[in-house]
Amino acid sequence: MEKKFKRTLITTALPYANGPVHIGHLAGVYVPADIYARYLRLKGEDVVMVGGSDEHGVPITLRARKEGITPQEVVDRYHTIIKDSLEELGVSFDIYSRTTSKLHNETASEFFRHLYDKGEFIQQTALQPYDEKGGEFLADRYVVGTCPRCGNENAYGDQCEACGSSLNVTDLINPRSALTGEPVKMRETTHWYLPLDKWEEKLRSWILDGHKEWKSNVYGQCKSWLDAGLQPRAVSRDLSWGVPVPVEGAEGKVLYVWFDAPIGYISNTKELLPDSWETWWKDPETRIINFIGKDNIVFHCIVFPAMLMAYGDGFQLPDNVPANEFLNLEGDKISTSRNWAVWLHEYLKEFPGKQDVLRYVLTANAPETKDNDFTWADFQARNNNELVAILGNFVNRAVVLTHKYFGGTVPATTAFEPVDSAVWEDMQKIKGALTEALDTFHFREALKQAMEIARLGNRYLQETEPWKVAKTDMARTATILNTALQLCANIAIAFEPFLPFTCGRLVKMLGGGKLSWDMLGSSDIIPAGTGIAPAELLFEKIEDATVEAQVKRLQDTKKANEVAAWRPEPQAEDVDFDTFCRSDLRVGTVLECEKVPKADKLLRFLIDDGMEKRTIVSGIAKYYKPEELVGKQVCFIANLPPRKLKGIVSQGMILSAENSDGSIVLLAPSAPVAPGSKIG
Ligand code: B3M
Ligand code: ZN
Repeated sequence: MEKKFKRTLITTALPYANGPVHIGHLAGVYVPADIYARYLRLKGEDVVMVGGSDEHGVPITLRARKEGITPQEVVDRYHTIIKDSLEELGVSFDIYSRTTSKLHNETASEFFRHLYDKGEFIQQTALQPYDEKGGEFLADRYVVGTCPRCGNENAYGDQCEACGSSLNVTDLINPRSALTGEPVKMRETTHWYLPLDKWEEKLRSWILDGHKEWKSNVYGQCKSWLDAGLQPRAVSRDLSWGVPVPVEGAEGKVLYVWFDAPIGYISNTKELLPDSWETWWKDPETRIINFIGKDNIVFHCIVFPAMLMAYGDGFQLPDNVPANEFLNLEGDKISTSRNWAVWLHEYLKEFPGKQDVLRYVLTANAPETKDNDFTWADFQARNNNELVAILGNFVNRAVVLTHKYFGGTVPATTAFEPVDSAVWEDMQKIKGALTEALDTFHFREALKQAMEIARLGNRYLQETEPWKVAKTDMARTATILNTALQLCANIAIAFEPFLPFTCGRLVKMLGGGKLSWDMLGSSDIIPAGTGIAPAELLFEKIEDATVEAQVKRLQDTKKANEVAAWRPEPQAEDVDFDTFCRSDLRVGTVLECEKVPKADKLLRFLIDDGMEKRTIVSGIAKYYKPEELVGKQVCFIANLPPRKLKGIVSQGMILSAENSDGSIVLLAPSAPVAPGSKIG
């Protein structure tokens, strides 16, 4: 890191308190932010990490209406779940607060008022959807209507969930209020706008010239916003839930959630450090880093910086905004409304003591420059093949051998041989690459480098074979095991940002002692003579059944979603009456029915069709037991040309209906009829 900074303020995107957090939030924001904070603390730097829940905005009121409770009840519930689960995952916030706090309300209100008094806003009147029956303006999400693209009758004013198009309220056909069902009227309303265009040139030179080192996904998104030209943005809304606009005549209006939420970073710092918070925001020697997901880039790189510039008074802009892309789950976009997610609080309950496994997998697979996929198979493989087989295995061997040959006391090195020196040369290279990766927010690469230490350790033991040397040369064995234990201590340092729980246990196993980043690469971290604890397994294998149960649950979710989203197929093209009449549809009685050998879907029917007996093969074996059907009546097409299926000639087709879940139901007359009766 460059010298000019004295301290680092780390902020993490404030999750909406309208639901718990899931692996997408973790991989995008909280795990990388925590890795970085822990790394800087291990280097002895002055660091503060602030976070909190975003408790305003339409997502909260929507959830409250859906559940029939108040917005306050919604945020109280989810704030607690989010806060507790992040803490249990080891995310080391210095403060995790909330935007409904009194201090935040005052801070956000004062911020608005300051800009208002300075004349930084423009006031503009625009048409907004209004519900006359309910007597209120409607947020885009509260307007529903028919999607102009796909015809879904329940598309929202900002998006159609059926076809994924993003929409404007005015795009909807027959827009109506989601609250009362009344047709929506457009009505004039006045709001305050921040003229982003006024700050465009400054933003352009600050980002495009001054921050070429930003991640390409972030820099690229900023560039396309700036190239398209910035427009004034409304910073107030006609809503009842939020921070009231602190201006006379603004009754019924609140600050737009994206205006107050980033100010939450300031209020949280203030709450934590009431006397020195200004140093963390206004001293040019403070470095501010915003960890966020990709959908928040414009607010953190364009809108909030414009707000800070408009405020003036020494507020510093972020030094970096290392936004991540999205994490998908088993090939599909994570979705709260479709329950397509791995929820952190559930994971913690179902995988107790395995916080580090999740941290490891989410980092190894982090969506740093492109979207990435979380799968349970990968979770299991990384645990079993990497954490257990490489990292856990190396530490276990070093500790067990020390107990076996030296009674659990760290032996002294006598003399280094070339193979030992080579280890420390490699270790220097790893340290360089690891530090470089952490400094540039490449946490996947950093984790890979840390893992190199364990691989190096395993190779070293394989090459030096202390279990053989011990038969003849205890002095040499002592050097080998000392080297192996020093590598374990290096592991405890290098992995601390990533796997804090494991490293805590490892440090205890190695006899305690305070570790710091400077010690990384050193061959004498643990003094000879230190007593070490008996080996304890750092990781355990995850069995197939465990991950299969998780996959099964996701499959069940998918099935339930498909049923909920099912719509009948559109009607087929017309056929003329004569063509239709040529189809010979009849009722028959089942005389025999049995499974077709070696075909799990097929049943063979023998049907009394009133004239003779005919054989028909039908693909419904998954849904009916053959013996249940004997004696029943079925409908069939009689005049199809015969077809051979699994060697059986099928003379016709039995009629059935396919249900929304894909299951098949046979058609039958509502009362018995003579076999051979025509349908028409
Ligand atoms: N709550 C949006 C989100 O959760 C928003 C972030 C605020 S950060 C100041 O994606
Ligand atoms: Zn649509």
